[in-house]
Amino acid sequence: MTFNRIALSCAFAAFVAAPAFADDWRGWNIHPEDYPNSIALETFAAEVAEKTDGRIEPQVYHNAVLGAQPDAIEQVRNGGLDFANFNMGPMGQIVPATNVLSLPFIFQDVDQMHKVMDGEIGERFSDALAEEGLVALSWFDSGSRSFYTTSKAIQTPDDVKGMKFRVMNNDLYVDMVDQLGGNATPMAYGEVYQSLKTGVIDGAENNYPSYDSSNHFEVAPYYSITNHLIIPECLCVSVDTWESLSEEDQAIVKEAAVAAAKEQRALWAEREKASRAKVEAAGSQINEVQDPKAFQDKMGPVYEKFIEANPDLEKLIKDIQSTS
Ligand code: GTR
Repeated sequence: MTFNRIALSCAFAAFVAAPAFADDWRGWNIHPEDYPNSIALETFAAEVAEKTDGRIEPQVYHNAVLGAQPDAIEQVRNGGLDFANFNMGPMGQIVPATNVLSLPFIFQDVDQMHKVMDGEIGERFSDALAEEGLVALSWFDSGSRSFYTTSKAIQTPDDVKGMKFRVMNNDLYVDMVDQLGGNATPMAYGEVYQSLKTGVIDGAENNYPSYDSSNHFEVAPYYSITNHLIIPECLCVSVDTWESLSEEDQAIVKEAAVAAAKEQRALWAEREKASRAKVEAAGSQINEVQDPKAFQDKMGPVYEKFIEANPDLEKLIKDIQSTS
C-alpha cells in the first residue's frame, strides 16, 4: 500500500514535470553532422530545449534530408519547417535586398562582413527577411568562396573562358561567371559531386570547409584562390513559429541563437585551416592567384546591371562598402 502510494506520487511528479505538449521543431541543415554549422545548430537545439524546460524540442535534420536549399527556404517561410541555417546566396531570389550580399567582391574581407552584419546594416537585412516570413536571429560565417576545377588551375580571368561552372541558385552568379567568359549552371549542392565526376561541369566554387565536406576535392583537385564571394548565413526561424512564442521563450531562443553563432564562428576559423590542410594532403593543388583584382575588375557590368534593376539598393551597397 505504502509502496503503491510512493510509486503513484512519483509517476504523478514525472507527469507534471514534463510539459503536456512539447513543441517539436523541425530544423533544416544542408551540412553533415561534424560541420561547424551543424555542431552550432545542435547546441542551439539543446539550449532551447533545456532553457524552456522542454516546452520546445528542436530537432536538426542534417545533410539536406528535408530538401534542397531553395525548397527549404520556402518551407520555413510558410511554416512547414521551424528553423534553418541558410546561406544568403539562394535567399536573393526571394528577398531582393539580400542579393547585395551576393555581389562579387562586395566585402573587402570576412572581418568587414562581420562588422556589417553585426551592426545596423545587419538589422536592415533582418527586417527585409522578416517581411518574407523569416526571422534572422543570428549570423553565421561562411568564409570566402573560390573556384575549383577538374582539369587545370585558374590563374587569370582568361582561364575561365569556355568553362562550365556550377553556381548556387541566383541569377547574379550567372552574370558573374558570364563576365569571366565562362558558362554558369545553377544546380543543387547535392548534385555537384556527380556532375563534376561525369564532366557535366568543369568546376564549382565554395569555401574550404564545403569543398572538403562535400568531397568535391576528390573530383576537382585544382582550387584557385579568387575569394570572389563572401556570403553570410543566418540562423533563421519561421515567422509563424516565432509569433507563436511567449516573450519569455522568444528571449530564450534569441539568446541561444546568438550563442550558437559565436560558437559557429570560432569552429569555422579552425575548420577552414583543417579543411585546407586535409585537401592538400589528399592531393589538391591550392593555387594562390597572383592578381585577384583582375577578377574584381571584370565585375563592373554585374554591378551596373544590378543597380539598374534595383536602384533602391544602391545606397545599401555604398553603406556596406564604406563600413570600416
Ligand atoms: C555552402 C553553404 C551552403 C550551400 C552550399 C552551396 O558553403 O554553407 O548553405 O549554400 O555552399 O554551394 O550550395
